[in-house]
Amino acid sequence: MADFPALQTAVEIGDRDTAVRITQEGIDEGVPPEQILKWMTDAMEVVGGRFARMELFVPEMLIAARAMKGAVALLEPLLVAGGIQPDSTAVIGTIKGDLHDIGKNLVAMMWKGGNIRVVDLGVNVAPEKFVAAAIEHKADIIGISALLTTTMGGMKNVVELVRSTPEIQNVPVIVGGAPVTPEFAEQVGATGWAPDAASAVMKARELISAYQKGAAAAG
Ligand code: B12
Repeated sequence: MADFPALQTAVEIGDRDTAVRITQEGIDEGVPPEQILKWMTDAMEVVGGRFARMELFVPEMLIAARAMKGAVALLEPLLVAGGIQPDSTAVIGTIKGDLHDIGKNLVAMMWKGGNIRVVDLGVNVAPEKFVAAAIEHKADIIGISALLTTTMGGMKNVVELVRSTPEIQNVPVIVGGAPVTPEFAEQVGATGWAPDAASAVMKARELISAYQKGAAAAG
């Protein structure tokens, strides 16, 4: 049986090969990808705690992230397998000044699995870029990720720019990331918030459906 506690340790210490091997074992044994993923997100919590206590530093955080990304790549086809034609489009990115992308990538994967076409703008995305992409791709939802308390305020700039751009002013904006709370989401004027990638699918589908009905009613 795949040794998942060892998977968590491997991500914590940045042992990519072991993380990839155990993940593959879990997949071969038919363990649900969400369950495998949980061991890795728990590892990131541990790494974050150690960083906060100055027991490790940025390079160690970076190799832990690489180990997780390597293992997540194996899970991606399983998480993305929706099989039905997408019925809506999402634009997603990490806010300007912020380089964290693991959580954003997971949300993008789960959305694809939920029949949403995803245009991923990457990290360090300026408000103007969110808006330009939403217009170009006729987005039904815009997703913004932030992991730093110093960058999360930038979400307000995106929401304000979206609301003042006629072509996309009613497009829902969903926000998330470890420091982002429902209260904060409301404060910046976002349409929605979700705590993790699985609930981000349900929330996005709900917001997209309301938006598409509104757009159809408006003709
Ligand atoms: C890995 C990591 C890094 C890596 C990132 C690599 C990468 N490619 O992403 C590197 C080494 C680059 C890094 C750099 C830094 N980091 Co860092 N990092 C982390 C760490 C350990 C894990 C983050 C992570 O991947 N978590 C796992 C994912 C799955 O969780 P998640 O991102 O929260 O996403 C989930 C939900 O939040 C949600 N979600 C996420 N996005 C979205 C979007 C939408 C629309 C929705 C609906 C939901 C949603 O769904 C996701 C999946 O379930 C965290 C600690 C932590 N506990 O978060 C610190 C942490 C975020 N980093 C921190 C810091 C301070 C930094 C640096 C400033 C360090 C430095 N001195 O240079 C730099 C900043 C660089 C920058 N400009 O962005 C602090 C932030 C503190 C704060 N108050 O802001 C943290 C909290 C560590 C700590 N405890 O102090 N970091």
